[in-house]
Amino acid sequence: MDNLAKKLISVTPSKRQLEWHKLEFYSFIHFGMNTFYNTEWGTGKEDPKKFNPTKLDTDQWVESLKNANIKAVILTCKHHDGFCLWPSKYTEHSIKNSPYKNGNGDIVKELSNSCKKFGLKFGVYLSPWDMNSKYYGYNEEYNTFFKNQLTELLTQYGEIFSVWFDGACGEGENGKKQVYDWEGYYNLIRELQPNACIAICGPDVRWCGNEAGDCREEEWNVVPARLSKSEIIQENSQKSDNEEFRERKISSTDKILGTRELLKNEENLIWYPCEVDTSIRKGWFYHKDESPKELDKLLDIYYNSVGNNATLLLNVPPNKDGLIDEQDVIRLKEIGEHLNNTFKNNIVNEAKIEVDFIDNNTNIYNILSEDDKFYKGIDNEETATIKFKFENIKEIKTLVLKEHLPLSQRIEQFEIYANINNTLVNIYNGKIVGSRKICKLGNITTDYIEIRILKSRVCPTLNFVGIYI
Ligand code: FUL
Repeated sequence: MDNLAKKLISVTPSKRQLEWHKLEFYSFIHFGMNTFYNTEWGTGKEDPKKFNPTKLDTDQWVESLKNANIKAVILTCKHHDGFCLWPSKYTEHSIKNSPYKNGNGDIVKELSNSCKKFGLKFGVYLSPWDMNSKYYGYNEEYNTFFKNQLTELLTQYGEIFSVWFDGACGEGENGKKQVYDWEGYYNLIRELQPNACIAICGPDVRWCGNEAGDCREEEWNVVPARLSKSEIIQENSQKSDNEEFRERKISSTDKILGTRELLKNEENLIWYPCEVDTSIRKGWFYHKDESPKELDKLLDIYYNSVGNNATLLLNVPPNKDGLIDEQDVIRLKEIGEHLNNTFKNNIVNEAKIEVDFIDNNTNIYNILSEDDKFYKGIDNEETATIKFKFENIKEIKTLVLKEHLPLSQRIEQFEIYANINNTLVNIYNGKIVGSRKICKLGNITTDYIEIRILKSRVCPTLNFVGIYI
């Protein structure tokens, strides 16, 4: 094994990151003052009296999300305008001064309870930028205020799976810029919620770099450590409430970050996997004149993210009544139905499986289930071939591969072949695998599939293979 490969595979996920990888598909809820002012960014001067979602029902939110197979929810507890959806002790700009439940409401509590009820994980978005706070720009005072609010969110609502720090950052009402105490925030989170990942302006989860649902052809988990510097993330984030920004895709200048070649001169590397965040509609917040994106568009986003070693954070904004709009409820259901149908019939357990190389300690049949068992190729061999023989002809539509991430991300190139009319035909070429690679095969009629792993950093691992009809 060369030294570079050794160094690359020594970088592995933390326990909290491994749990986060398993979620794959989760949701953002953007709800707050902007919902009532029909804006995307407020000013901090909004009137709390305008906040009054008379039919709010967080069970309806969570049930609708669950229908799409969504596994967790992150709520905008406070967006840039500073309005808090919980009765924070540290500001008057909150739900406690709104007509909602006569000032006795707490939407963070309601949503976290609904998540518990339906078995979803719960996370918090707390905007570091606060246009309303009088402390903003007075560095120490604001950092203390922010940590106080973080403490409220991390101690009053049970287990938190993600703390999402937005990179968008501007001036406060006094025109001052704030210097954030990132390290202080991170330490507090580690202390109060050691299992929570810190996303975007944080060390655990990397922003894909756009809001259109796009990601790089190869999203590597091991990347240069310098990419997690919050100041750099802020630099690339949204600078104004700008529709064009929300639709900007990855461009050719947004380079792949983690190939062997690129990492060879990097001293410090980290496990910093990619999250794709986008909205089901044009805006992050609900606007009456917008409607949900087409099903095909949303499924493309799903396959390019969840199916390509990233997670998908899909925003679904409740309306002014406090409900997820009927159109979005339908779309979420359609997503769930599509996923359930596509991944219903895994026929891999009907196959006789053979490999060219096998590590004595693992068994190729470990790939039948997504538990912790795995298959590992032989040391010093960067390749492996795995053959699936079926007794009769099948119509195969989709193939799924997963690597065993506790041993890092290793596979760099693979090909899939099928026996079609007695000829071995190359039906798919891929590069990375990572947490999940979904290969759409069209409709292949065959009794034989062969996966050839052609290049890995060191011997490849597989945690799961699914072959779906
Ligand atoms: C951006 C924010 O400015 C948007 O309003 C939204 O919250 C998005 C997820 O992040 O930076």
